[in-house]
Amino acid sequence: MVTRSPLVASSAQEAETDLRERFQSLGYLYFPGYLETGDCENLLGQIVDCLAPHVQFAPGSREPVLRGEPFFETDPVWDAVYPRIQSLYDFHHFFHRAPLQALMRALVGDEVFVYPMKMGRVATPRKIGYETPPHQDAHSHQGGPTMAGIWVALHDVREGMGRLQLLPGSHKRGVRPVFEAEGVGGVQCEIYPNETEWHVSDVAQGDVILFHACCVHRAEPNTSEQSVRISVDTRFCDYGAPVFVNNLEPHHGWRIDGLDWGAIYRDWRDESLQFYWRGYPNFTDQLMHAPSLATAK
Ligand SMILES: O=C(O)CCC(=O)C(=O)O
Repeated sequence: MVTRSPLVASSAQEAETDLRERFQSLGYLYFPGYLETGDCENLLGQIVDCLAPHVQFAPGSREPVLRGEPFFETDPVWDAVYPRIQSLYDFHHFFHRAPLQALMRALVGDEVFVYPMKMGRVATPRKIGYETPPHQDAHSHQGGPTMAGIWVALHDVREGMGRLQLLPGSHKRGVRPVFEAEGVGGVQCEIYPNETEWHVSDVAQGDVILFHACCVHRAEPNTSEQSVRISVDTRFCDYGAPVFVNNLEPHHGWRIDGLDWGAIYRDWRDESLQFYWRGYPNFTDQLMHAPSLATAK
C-alpha cells in the first residue's frame, strides 16, 4: 500500500553539516517559508500575465485559475505561451539572487554553478495522467552526484493542485532504468516494490525544496476544478562539476521554433546574466547515466 507522510522540514538557520547530513539521508531538504512572499509574488504576476488569457488570477485572490481548455507541456497553447515566460528576466534572475544562492551554497559549498536551463511548471486541472511522472534528474539532466534540483512554490499549493512528492531515501539506489510515460518529460523511472512511502505536504508561497540528483520525485495529479499550480525550478552543482551540454539550452528550446537565447535576451535591459556560463570549465557531451536520454525535463 502506498502511503504519504509530510515533508520533513529544515531551517536555513541549522548548521550546514546537519543540513547536508539530512540531505544525504532523505535525498531532499524542505525549507518552509524560506523566501519573502513578495519575491514570489512579483514573478508569479509576470508569469500569469504571460499565460493570459488561458490562466488568470481568481477574482479577489492571487490563486491562478484556468480560463480555457487545459494544456500541458508540448500542447500548442504551451508552445505559444512558454517562450514569453522564458523571456522574463526575473524568471532567470530568480535563482541567481542571494537567498537562493545561500541555500545552494549550504549544500554544495561556496562556489555554486546554477544551470542555464530554468524551468517553469504550469500544472492545469483536467489533464490527469499528464502530470510529472516519477523520475530522477540524474537521468533527465545527466547530472553527476553533486547536482541537485531546486524547486520553488510561487503560490500556496494545496492537495489536489498537483503537489510535488518525493520518495525519501530513493537516491541511495543509484540511477534507475527508465521507460516511456505520458506526462511532462515523457519518461518515468522504476520504483522498487518496498518503496511505498512518499513525502508530500501542502506548500506555501516561498517554500523551497532541494532534491538530490537521484531522488525520485513526481507531481500529484491536479484534480481541482480550476486551480493551476505554477512553480519554478532549476539545477545546480558545485562549480567545476561536469554539466551535460543539453542544460545549456533554454527549456523546450529543442522543440519550440525560435526559442533560443537570442530571442530570450531581446528585451533584457541587464546584460550581466546573458551567457553567464561562458567560460565554465567542465561542460561535457558524454552521457553519464543512461543510453536513452532524449530531453531534459
Ligand atoms: O513541478 C513539477 O511538476 C516537476 C518538477 C520536477 O520534476 C523537477 O523539478 O525536476
